[in-house]
This record gives sequence, C-alpha cells and structure tokens, in this order.
Amino acid sequence: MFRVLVILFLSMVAHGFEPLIQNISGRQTTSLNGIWNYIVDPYENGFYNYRYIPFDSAGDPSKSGGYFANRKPTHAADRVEYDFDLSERIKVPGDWNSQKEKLFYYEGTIWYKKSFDYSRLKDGNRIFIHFGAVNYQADVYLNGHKLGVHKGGFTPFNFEITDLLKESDNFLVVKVDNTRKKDEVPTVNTDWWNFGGLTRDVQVIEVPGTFVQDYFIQLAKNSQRKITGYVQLNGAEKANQNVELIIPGLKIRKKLKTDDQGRVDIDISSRRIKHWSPENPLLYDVTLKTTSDKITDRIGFRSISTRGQDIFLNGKSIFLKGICIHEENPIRGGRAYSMEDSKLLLGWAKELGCNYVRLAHYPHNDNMVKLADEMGIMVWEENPVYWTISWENESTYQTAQQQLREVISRDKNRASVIIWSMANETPVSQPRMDFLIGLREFALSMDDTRLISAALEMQGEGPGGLTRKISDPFAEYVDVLAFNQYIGWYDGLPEKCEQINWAIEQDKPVIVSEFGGGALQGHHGDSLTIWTEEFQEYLYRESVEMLVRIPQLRGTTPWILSDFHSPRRVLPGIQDGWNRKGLIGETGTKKKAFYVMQDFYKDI
Ligand code: GCB
Repeated sequence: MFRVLVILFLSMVAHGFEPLIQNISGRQTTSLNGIWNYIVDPYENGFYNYRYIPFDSAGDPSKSGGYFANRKPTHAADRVEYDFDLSERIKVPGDWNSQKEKLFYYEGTIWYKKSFDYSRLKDGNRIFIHFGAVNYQADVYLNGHKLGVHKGGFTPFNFEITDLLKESDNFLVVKVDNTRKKDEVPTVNTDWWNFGGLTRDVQVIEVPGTFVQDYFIQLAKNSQRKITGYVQLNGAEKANQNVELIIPGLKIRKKLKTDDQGRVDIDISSRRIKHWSPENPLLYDVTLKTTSDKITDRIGFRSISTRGQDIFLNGKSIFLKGICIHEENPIRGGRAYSMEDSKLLLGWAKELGCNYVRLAHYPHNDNMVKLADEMGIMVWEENPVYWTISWENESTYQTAQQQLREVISRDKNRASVIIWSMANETPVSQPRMDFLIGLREFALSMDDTRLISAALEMQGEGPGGLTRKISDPFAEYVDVLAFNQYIGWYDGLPEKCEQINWAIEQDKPVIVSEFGGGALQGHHGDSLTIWTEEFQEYLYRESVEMLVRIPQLRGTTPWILSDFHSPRRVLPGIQDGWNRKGLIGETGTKKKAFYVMQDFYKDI
C-alpha cells in the first residue's frame, strides 16, 4: 500500500499532469480535433540544442530554437529555421502512419501544432486540456510553456490551462515520440503496428471553479442491490459541500456532504435495480449536482463474480462468447478511434454471436467501451504489459501502473467492463511475479468490484507433452484463469488437437484467451494447405472440439476479429505486413472460419 501511494505521488509530480477528469463527454468541451500542422523531427532538432541540452530547460523559450516556441521572424534578418504554418498538415485524431505514405514506417519524433481562440463561458471557470491518447510520449506546451510529459500510448491525460489560456492566438504544441524503448510499456517487441501520433480526441474542457472531478458509482462487490463508490470534488470550495446524487429511474435523490478533502463516499441500496446484461443492457441516468456543477452519466448496474469454476453475471452462471480485437480499422488500415470505427468492430463481434470481447493488448478508445455498454457486450480490458517487459526496472513498473490507473480511472463506471487484465504472455520469473502482483494489488485498491485476470501460457506434460496444464504461479492471483494456445498452428498441425488432454488443476473458471491461425481472405485450397481459408476453417473446427473438453471452460476469445498490421509479418503475397489471423480480412470480407465460430456460439 505504501509503495502504491509513494509511486502515485512520484509519478504525478514527475509528469505534471492532473488527476483525470471523469466523463469528458458529459462536460462543456471544445474540440481541437481537425487539421494540425506538423514537423517531422528525427534528430529532435526542435528539442535539443547543438550541445544536446533540451531547449525547454535552457532559459527563456521564446529566444530558443525549441519548436514549442512556435517562433516567427520579427525582422527581415531574423533567422528562424522552422515554420509550423508553412509545414504540412495532418488530421487529428489519427495516426500518422496510415495518413501519410512517407510516414508509414516512421518511428521517432513529430511535432504537432494547433492555433486556436477561446472565449471563456464564465469568469472563474477553470479550463483543462484533455488528450484521449498520444502514442507514446507526449511533451505538451501551450503558448510556449511546458505543461508536462505523458508516457503511455493508450490512456487519457489532462492538464489545467486556466492561467495560460488567452482569448486569441493560443498555440498548442505537442512533441510526439513513438520510439520503442526497452524499459517502456509496451517494450520494443510486440506483434502490432506502432501507430504514432495524436491518435484520439483533443479537447478543451471548461468546468466551474469547484467541480465534480471524479466519481465511482457501481454495485458493491458481491451485491445485487447496494450501490457504492465516491464523489470527488476539485477546487477551492471542495470541502464540506453538498452533493446530490439523483437516479430518477430508481427514484433515488440522496443528499451527501463532502469531507475536508472534497470527497464523499456513496452507500445506498435499492430493490428496484434492473440489472445490466447482454439481454437487457439497461443504463440509468445518474446525475451529480453541487452548488456550482452538474454532471450526468449513463450507468449500468450489474454484479460480476466467480465461485469454483463458474463466472456469475447478476448471480447467473455465464459463458463468455468472445473475440479478441485490436484497435485497428482494417479497411482504413489505421488506428481505430471514432464511434463509427467502434460500430464497425463491435457490429462484427455481435454478428459473430459474441456477448463479450477481449480488447487486446492495451486500453482501446472510450467509444468502444461506451458502445459496449449500450450494446450489452462484456469487456476484458488489458494493460500493455506484453511479452518481455523490463521486470526489474522500477520506472517501468511505475509506467505500467500509471497506465493501469488511467484506464481504471476512465472506465470504472462502465458496466460492460468485467475484467481487468494485467498482462499478456509474460515469461515466468520472480521479478515478473512481483511486478504483476504489485499491479494486481494496485488494481484492486482502485476497484474491487471487477475480476482480475491475465493471458497466461500453458505447459505440456506426459508423452509428447500432450497433457496440458497451467503451472504459472500467477494463476493463484487471478479470478479467471486465461491462457493463449496455438495447438495446430505454432504447435503441430490441426490434427494434433484431438490428441490433447486437459489437466488444469486450479478450481477456477477458464477462458481460452487466444487460439487460431492465419489465412489470406480469398485464398483457397485444401484444408492442409497453409494460408488458405480452408486450413483456417479446419483448424477452427478442431480447436473448438478440443477446447470444449476443458471441464472448466467458461469462455473463448479466438485470435482475432480482423487482420491487423504487424511489421513481424513479412511473407510476400500472403502477409505483406499483416497478421492474417483475422476471421475477417483487410477489406472487411469474412473468412470461412468466421462461420465456424458463429455456429459454435449459436449452439451454446
Ligand atoms: C500471441 C500474442 C498475439 C499475437 C499472436 C500471433 O500469442 O498474444 O499478440 O499476435 O500470438 O498472431 O502470433
């Protein structure tokens, strides 16, 4: 606990960004999306001087060569060797790789600039700037002043700009660096495209001087009736304030009072609650009102728990009919970010017969989770602790924990989210155990209402290694045991599936978090010719038959909904930079294996 608090404090001080504001779409916002100017800067010429000292640490920025100063020549002989306004333009949100052919493979620094005017609605209001996500490191400057640095490509962050904002000619400059580094999270080695840029919305938020900064409103753990959580105010008048919690659909109007820290706990019961479920994804209007602020959200109430080998939603045992999804719109071939993208991806999942999705391998944009709430699709959210993280590096741990904090903070009121996943396919060692146990404790300290899991690996025993079990010691720390397996693809041919015996000893529900193999959509042949749709279809048939023999099987998420870009996949004519394990190809056409899964889910 002490470690958690110290790290929380250190990471906030070190980076300068503020505690996250809850529910951005429920606020007064002004979008900074649209066209921005950008400068490609592989040598970081706009950041370091010729002695390799950062300009932003070397005196007055307006006299420096730092691009964040957005300088213009002031007289005829004034030498300024850059000009944002004459530089190329790019769309925000959006990754740079899929927008500009010449940036397709680019990894490094790009500077973004947007100029804007802003009229405050009311004197005394406070203004923040909010980024949905920037991959990977963002150094943010407003009107030449550094607001702070944020690391982590898939989670939101915000800065207060109340005292820096002007009525006109503001310039926001963001240095975005997506260089992969060994000690970062994720690390250098992944199986997805390292899409760089301002990949999600950028917004200005205006709030009253004292405002509802955060709230957590969900059913208490193991309860079907008790609503618990808290409200946190921010501002000079946050202490001893009246807060009213209003849920008209439940006839709840509850008056609360904040403590000295501006916080008040919620604890109310209602017999009227109709539970959120895939069959009835009911969301209640929930309003929080203070003397100065008012915010409304749409929140579903459901319970999620496990006992023995079962997963219970609202007290009923369920099977998670799922699919893994990367945050990529294959048809556009770039990072997904919009509600339209979410409709495409979750629409396909629904068509497949899913009641559940695994959002791999990092937090996706919040449209996905909001839409899942509306559509009644349960969600596994994952921290990008993937493969070979620097387990022994304290700052790596801090970055992993900070990203976990940001996604839990953002999505803790979404009924659809049922599982926080700590990691994917990480190799067993003591430092890794300490790392993951630390993350698990941290997640539970923020939210004990959801289940904890991680995608683990399995081990083979007995003759030919055909008996499969989970011997990873982290299995003890998860609520739901999940593992990835590629029998019939990386491990033998599809016919091997029928020889496998399961000997999973843990008395826990099991989700097979990945299985599958590659096929090029439209490429046909017999079922033993690799890369054909027929091979993939055969592999899926054999896999499904093998997996249903796991006695404690309570869910499956095949790898993966649609083909996605990966620089690891270079086979000409087949892969061409795409991981072809999608059930849907890059044009949006379904492959044969899609229908194998669809039939399987129909029968459950
Ligand atoms: C895995 C990884 C996933 C890869 C997949 C593959 O086990 O978890 O990120 O993309 O295998 O296609 O090999």
